[in-house]
Amino acid sequence: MKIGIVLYPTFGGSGVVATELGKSLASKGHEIHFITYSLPVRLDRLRENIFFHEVMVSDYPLFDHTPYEQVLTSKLVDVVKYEKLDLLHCHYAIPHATAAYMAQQILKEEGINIPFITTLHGTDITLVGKDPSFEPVITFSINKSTIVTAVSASLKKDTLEHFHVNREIHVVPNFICIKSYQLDNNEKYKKRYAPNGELLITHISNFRAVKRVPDVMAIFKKIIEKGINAKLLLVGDGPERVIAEHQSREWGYCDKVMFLGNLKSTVEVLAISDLFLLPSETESFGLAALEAQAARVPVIASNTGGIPEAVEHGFSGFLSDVGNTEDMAENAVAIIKDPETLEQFKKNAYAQAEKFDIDQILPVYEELYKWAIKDR
Ligand code: GMT
Repeated sequence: MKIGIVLYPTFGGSGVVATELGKSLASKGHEIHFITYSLPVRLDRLRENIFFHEVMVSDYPLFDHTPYEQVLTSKLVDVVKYEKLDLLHCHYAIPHATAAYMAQQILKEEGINIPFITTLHGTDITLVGKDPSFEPVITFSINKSTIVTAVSASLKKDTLEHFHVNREIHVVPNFICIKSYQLDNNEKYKKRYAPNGELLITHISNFRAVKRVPDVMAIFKKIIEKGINAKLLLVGDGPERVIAEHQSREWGYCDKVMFLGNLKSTVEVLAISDLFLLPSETESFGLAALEAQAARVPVIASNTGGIPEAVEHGFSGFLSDVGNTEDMAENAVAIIKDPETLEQFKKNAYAQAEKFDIDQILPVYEELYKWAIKDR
């Protein structure tokens, strides 16, 4: 099949899922065309069957805001027509599904029928979608999609609660390619960050308020106060990084907390981690927690949104109420304080991640694609 994938190219779960999906489809022989405004973060090198189409947005002196959706629509029309695509797969309802609908209508005038699949990732529904000014556009774009998928049952429920959806929503969970998370010989690398045998605790996010990064810091502080010899690795960047930096300096933790910034690949950091923290306000799924488990890292997270679908409480980690940093710290210590328990949780984390391996999820998308193009 020739598939156009419309995505956000930046750091963030939806872009990662869309890119990894495209890469896996390409390796199975499908022809994949990524369409977005810059090279996707995880599309690091030229690969067979993969093409990238950049949506070039220029500033018009007349407009205060650049009309990205219209430029994207024109690009979709062009790519569908000249690359002879079979279908579009849009990650995010706005603006991608909206632009795909427009492109579909334009192409219809020329006798071309292009179906489009919309995958809902969360922020479009749980945060942006709650802004009533977007409601009609999101509802319309979802209802006009040929097929709609959501990355968790929790997100499906939220979508049905907030929007007047008249279509079936298929739950297709996020996935990882578990093979790529198995790195050997990481002892030398670990010594660099933990020279005195410290346990390494990690958090990866875009440091938006929804991630509750100050809670990450508070959990870590409580773990240290409970007598654990540990360091905190913070990966990513965003608005709340300065708050965490301030906390670290105020507590005298500069030698214990390391801010690594944005990393294109998180595999190496996860390979040396002992515990992962994700105390978010909400997560439609929590791909970062799944990636951690794939690297055999147990997870301490909040019991919210789709996280309980990704992390099994008491098996691959522990879940607590949002903001209950004391409970999270106690659970963290329960896992890491004795090497045997930690080893068992690491094994469990891997077993949990295996359920979400790409080999299980890719065929589900392929079946949906076949269904979407059956009437072309
Ligand atoms: O979490 C973010 O801030 C990034 C965001 C995105 O749109 O890329 O992630 C969302 O989609 C991911 C992939 O499906 C999910 O794993 C994340 O849970 C979801 N984030 C939220 O719901 C806050």
